[in-house]
Amino acid sequence: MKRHALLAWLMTLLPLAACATQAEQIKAGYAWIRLLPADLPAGGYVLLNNQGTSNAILVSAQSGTYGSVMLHQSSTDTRGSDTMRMLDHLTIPAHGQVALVPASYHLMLQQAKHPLKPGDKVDITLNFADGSHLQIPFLVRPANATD
Ligand SMILES: [Cu+2]
Repeated sequence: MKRHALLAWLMTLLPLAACATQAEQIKAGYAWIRLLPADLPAGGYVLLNNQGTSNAILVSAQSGTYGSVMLHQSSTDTRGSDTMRMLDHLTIPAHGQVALVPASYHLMLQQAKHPLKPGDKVDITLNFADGSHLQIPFLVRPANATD
C-alpha cells in the first residue's frame, strides 16, 4: 500500500520532466514579407528567439499561400556580388536568437497562389527537426520596406 502511494506521488512529477518541443521553445517576433512586383520572389523575415535549454533546428517551412518556401542565406562574395544559397537547416541555439532579415537569412517565397497586397497577413509554418511545427502570421509590407 505504501509503495503504491509512493508510485502515485512519483507519477505526478513526470509531466514536469517532459521536454518542450523545439517549436514550443521558439518565440517569433516581427514577422513580415517584402512584396515585390510581378512574379518576383518575396522575402520572409522574422526574429526567432529560443527560450529553451536545447537547440532548435529549423529544417523547412511551408505556406498555404505560396507554392514554394525555401530557407536561404544572402551574402556578398569576395568580388562584391550578392549571392544566395539554400540552407538545409538553421540552428537557433539554446537561449539564443537568429534574425531572418534582409541581406542575411530569409525565407524565399515563390509561386503565390493569389495576388497579395501590403497589409495582408500570410501564415507560414516552420518545421523543426523533432517534427514539431510553429505557425506564424507574417505581415505583408511594400517593396520599399527595408527594416
Ligand atoms: Cu533567397
